[in-house]
Amino acid sequence: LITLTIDHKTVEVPEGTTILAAAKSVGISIPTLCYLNLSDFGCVNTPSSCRMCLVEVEGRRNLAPACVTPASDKMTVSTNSVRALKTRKTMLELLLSDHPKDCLTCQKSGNCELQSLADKFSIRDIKLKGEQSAYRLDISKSLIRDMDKCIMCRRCETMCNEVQTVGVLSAINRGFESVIATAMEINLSDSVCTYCGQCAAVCPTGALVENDATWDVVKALGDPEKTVIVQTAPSVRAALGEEFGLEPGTLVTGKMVAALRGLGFDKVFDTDFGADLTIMEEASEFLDRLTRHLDGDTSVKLPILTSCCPAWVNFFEHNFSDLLDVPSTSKSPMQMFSAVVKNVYAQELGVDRKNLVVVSVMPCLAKKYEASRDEFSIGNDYDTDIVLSTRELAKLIKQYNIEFNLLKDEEFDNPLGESTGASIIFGRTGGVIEAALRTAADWYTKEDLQDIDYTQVRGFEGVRSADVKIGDLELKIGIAHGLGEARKLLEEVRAGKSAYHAIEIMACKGGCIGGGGQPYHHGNTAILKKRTEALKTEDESKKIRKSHENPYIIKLYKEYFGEPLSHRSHELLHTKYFK
Ligand code: HC0
Ligand code: SF4
Repeated sequence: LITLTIDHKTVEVPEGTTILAAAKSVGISIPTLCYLNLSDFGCVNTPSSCRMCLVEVEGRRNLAPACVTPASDKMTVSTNSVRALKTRKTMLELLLSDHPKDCLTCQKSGNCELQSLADKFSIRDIKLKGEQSAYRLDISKSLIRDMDKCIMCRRCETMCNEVQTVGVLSAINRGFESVIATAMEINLSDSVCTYCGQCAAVCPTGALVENDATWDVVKALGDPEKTVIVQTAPSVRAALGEEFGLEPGTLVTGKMVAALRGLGFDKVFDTDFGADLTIMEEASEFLDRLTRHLDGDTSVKLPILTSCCPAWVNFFEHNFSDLLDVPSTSKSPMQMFSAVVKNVYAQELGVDRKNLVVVSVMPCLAKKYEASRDEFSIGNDYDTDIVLSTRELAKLIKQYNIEFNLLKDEEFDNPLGESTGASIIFGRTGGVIEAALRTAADWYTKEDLQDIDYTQVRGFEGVRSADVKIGDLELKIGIAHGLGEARKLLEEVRAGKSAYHAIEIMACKGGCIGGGGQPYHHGNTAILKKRTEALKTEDESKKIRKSHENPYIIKLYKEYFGEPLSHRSHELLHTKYFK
């Protein structure tokens, strides 16, 4: 250990600790802007370009950036000398001099780190006047990129290149001209962007934000011709409360349902119903491939890959197009749900599909793109009409004057609101495969197994391997979260060296609970773990915890689909992938 003094406090830290971390350990928060600690994801972003963390180190002529300067024994640091404060303020003014002044209408207003620093430093006038950058807006289904608001912190670049290994965003040019761009400055929609939204999740300003669809929902809700149905993804209930000041990990399922009813949706349903349906098809596909493989059919591809994460689908379509027959063909729960609503439930309701609007609330920005894929529409009539992120839903609830924290719990509507514990854990890494195992194990052994907690697939390591025994079968299951981790498992499959029977992949760290549309968590895995715990609580509280025991799923198969993998299932519940 080394001992130093920071703002007259004695600090003891291990050698190699930065001044920033040493200060934090004694409750001194030095401001930062470009710095982002993603160490749980395998990297730390420290370009030390914003100069917000400059501190005074006794005996040194120049101020030192605390984020990259190691603390040393007997060092004396002042984080709040007049020179340090003044320099920080000047750096902020420099950043602001080339930043649009549209805070009032900026989507990031209220969540912008630059805005809150400007406030903290009482900047009331930007004296520096100079040239302003003027880039064109890049609008895609999922994201809006406004490089006029970029402060070159390079957090998005680190996220996209190092964590996700997609490599769409990189700094180009020098000096005033420098900016984060795609290769050849093409639009994101023409690039290999997966729309995982993790760049937007870490952007400190309004440079990268979701394509906000709240007004589309307002208009649909106000249209008397339309029957408007909402479905909510499993992980939204574990994070939405944070937008209303509740502790991370607070389950708000009942309040969320009440709020959605308050907004005026005609039916408040659950994507979890779709997740149970996905398991029916995916577990059947898995057992089908597995038994054929065991019977010596060499044309069968194993491992099977889960395919419900749309950013992951984009990633393998772009990077592993030679493996398009490996993933499960089951649609995602969101798309299965919408297909059932528009094609089966609509008839039950006696509403023409043109007058049905399906809104889905998702933790994910890639879901906005997924909903717009041609194969999920009949002409211009999409199965999923509008996708809102968790953050957008919170905005809508506030717009409608609903006092969220005072709401009494309400229940989902039925039949498409009924779900099992298996579907709830879809929202965290390892959950889809655990849900599939619960069903596959019962079907394979033809028993009603009671031991359904496959704890070996749980956890937070980026790549996990689990041995699972069902009946006489010894299965090897792989799990990856984060696209960089997924790439490793995929390379093994491509090389024919994968030892797995099944692999679950989620593009975002933690799975959907860490999606790009969730309340900002700034790479803080403690928050992600609390959201995971919330889903565990809900799973364990459910009377039915296996998808194939959902009574409405049983009814739907009896009355409409017949069997999993039937002709009708293939028509409505399965999809194709494209190069
Ligand atoms: Fe997910 Fe889903 S679990 S992708 O993470 O599979 O977004 O929460 O809604 O569709 O159910 C997201 C979350 C979903 C889907 C489900 C899956
Ligand atoms: Fe990269 Fe994901 Fe952002 Fe696309 S959405 S630029 S893949 S981080």
